Amino acid sequence: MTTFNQRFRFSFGPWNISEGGDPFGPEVREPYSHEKKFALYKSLGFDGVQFHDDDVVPGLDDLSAAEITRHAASAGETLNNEGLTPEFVAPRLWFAEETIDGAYTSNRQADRDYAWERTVKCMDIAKEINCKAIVLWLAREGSYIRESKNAKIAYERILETINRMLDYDDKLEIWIEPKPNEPTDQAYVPTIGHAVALSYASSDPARVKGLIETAHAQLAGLDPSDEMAFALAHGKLASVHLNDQNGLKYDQDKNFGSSNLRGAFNQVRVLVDNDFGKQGEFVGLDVKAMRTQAGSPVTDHLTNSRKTFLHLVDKVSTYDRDRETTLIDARDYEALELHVLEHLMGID
Ligand code: 3MF
Ligand code: MG
Repeated sequence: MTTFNQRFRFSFGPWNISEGGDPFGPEVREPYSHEKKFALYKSLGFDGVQFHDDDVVPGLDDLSAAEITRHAASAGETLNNEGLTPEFVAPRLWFAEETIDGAYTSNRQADRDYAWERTVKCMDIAKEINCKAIVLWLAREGSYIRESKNAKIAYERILETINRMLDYDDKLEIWIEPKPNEPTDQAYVPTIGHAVALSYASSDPARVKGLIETAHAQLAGLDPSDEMAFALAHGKLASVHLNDQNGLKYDQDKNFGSSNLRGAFNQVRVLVDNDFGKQGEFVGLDVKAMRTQAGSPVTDHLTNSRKTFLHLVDKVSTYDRDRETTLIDARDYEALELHVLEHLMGID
């Protein structure tokens, strides 16, 4: 029986409705404008929008501060009209020429200056659209070969930037989205443990939190639900990017639960058990539509992932915890495992 739990609010970013281009082939679907995407959110069951800074203000590198404010204000109005909440804005620090070898951790001062200026623009944009958080996916803060950067200095530079951001704006939160690799060989902030350490080392730990993406944890060889539990134990799980990953390969952003349903159940369980969402946190998705999917826009990957999440909320609420306790007390983990599998298969 399905009793969809209505207490959750969902978000995704406009990049999640994509045209299907990959490193080996061109786009295969008609482009769909951001404005038209925003008009779809509510009907798909989503209330929050995840943004890159240039999703709000396209071409911002070539615009003056006044022009950026004007564009951001008009984007904010569009969101208001659609009744949508901007969940976060993330500076896109992996695209420009200045970020070829990293942004905050580039060896070149001019690149680091660019990264800071871009981060300031991103914070200004967030403020203009009434968004309370900046996400740092530190895409190129890492190395392609170990000897190319001084890792200790790189870590110091990341912390320095976080403190500078906290100083620049006394309200915005910073949510770090760890990822262990891709595009770099080795990232400097690969896990939530690294992010939480940076938080405590910062000048305002209460405003530095984490965003955990399922696939990123899996790429680090870690269990996403344990990563979430770690952040929750420190009061630092600001958001999630639910998706899935079939083993250690490129970042797949598959539909939530599609590769590892048991892993997805455990993620939903840790979120539900710890009241995630009750302080207004969004259940964020970061899922990619299959290249084979025809039509424009493609949205089934979003609605299906949301549906799977809600089905798993039901699975969590109907899971027999008394039996679990009995089996744990008896230390009969063989039986406990079967109990979970049978529940997921609907054999209760
Ligand atoms: C990369 C990601 C990104 C980030 C996004 C927001 C395309 O692996 O997951 O999504 O989530 O840039 O920081
Ligand atoms: Mg993500």
